[in-house]
Amino acid sequence: MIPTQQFGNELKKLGYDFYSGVPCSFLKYLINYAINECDYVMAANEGDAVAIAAGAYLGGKKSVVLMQNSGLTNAISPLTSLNYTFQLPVLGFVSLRGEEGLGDEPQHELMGQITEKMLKLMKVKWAYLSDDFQEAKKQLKKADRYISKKETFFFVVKKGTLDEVKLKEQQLKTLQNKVKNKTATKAELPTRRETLKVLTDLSDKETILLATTGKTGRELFEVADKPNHLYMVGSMGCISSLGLGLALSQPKKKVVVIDGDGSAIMRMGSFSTNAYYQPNNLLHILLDNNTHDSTGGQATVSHNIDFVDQAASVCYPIALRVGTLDELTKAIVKWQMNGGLTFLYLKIAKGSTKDLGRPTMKPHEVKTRLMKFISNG
Ligand SMILES: Cc1ncc(C[n+]2csc(CCOP(=O)(O)OP(=O)(O)O)c2C)c(N)n1
Repeated sequence: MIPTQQFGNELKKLGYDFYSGVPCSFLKYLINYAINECDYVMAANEGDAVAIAAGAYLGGKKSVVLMQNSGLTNAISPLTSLNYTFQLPVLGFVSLRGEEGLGDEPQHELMGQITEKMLKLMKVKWAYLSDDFQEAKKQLKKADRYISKKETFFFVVKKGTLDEVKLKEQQLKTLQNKVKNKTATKAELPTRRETLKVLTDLSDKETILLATTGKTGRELFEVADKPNHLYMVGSMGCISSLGLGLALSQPKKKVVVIDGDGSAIMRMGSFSTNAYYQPNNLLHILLDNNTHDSTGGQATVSHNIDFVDQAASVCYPIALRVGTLDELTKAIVKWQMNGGLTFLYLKIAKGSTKDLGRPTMKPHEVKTRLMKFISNG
């Protein structure tokens, strides 16, 4: 067995002190260590955890994700289209429930057989974590070398590998929504492009704009391509988790996340995580066109959702619906002055400009430019 406390300290020595994950009993002692000794973000699902950890990496942290192998399936989208695509490495620990001969529960049987294959298919480098501490330390150094080459590395952890670390009492915050306000839309709906123009005009030296998958990022690139921008190209629904990890690891920067209704609906659990950790420097803007505009304008069910109520109910301190670009501007300026995790909702027109292009920079180039912007600031 590995002495988990010392193993965690070794991780810390290598610089890994930011964790996100969803618990698994095989990993519980490492999770306990992370909760006791490091920054640990309890994610709503394993995909969000990967995106949060990727955001922390963007902000200069070495980050770790912890998950059960059943949750590896939840993480496929960001692992394959965020971490791989943008070269955002994270160090992963995934349990091996359902190992052959273990007599585990039926729901783990198939995943136990395909965990290694799935990692391999996703081109994630991996190894079984040794239960010998000296060997495990060597493995960590090797994994760290992959991370420094910008490649994600996962340890597969078998039952009984980690020895006990007691969980210290967790001090849970009790939160409240303080401001909830909904202004009805007064004028014609603004287009997404007009709205993005407002956002780029307002962004200053400390601001980072992260745009969700599809036409939002594509239009932002056309409106203005700047070093403080990131255009998400895959991992739909992960933008606010990426923003959360970044905002937590770069408290002096102002992180603005531009979400879409389809994207937000895909990973609504992330709202509760954002609200719980509520970084002062995160602004979550939802542009609702009631469609999956990027894929042909198919309807979403957003007309039945009160996103402001939803954000308020999971305790975003400030949740506002703005009705015009003027109101949007005022709300952003207020946030820039006062901070505080804020959710802003705006209805926008369907559709986009004809012949909309795509970012001409590769995703990993956009990321490298953004990381430079962050470290120069
Ligand atoms: C996991 C996943 N499923 C589906 C897609 C395809 N896809 C790309 S953008 C998009 C629509 C996004 O809708 P929304 O967030 O409302 O933004 P809009 O397109 O309206 O700007 C879809 C379905 C994807 N990239 N990833």
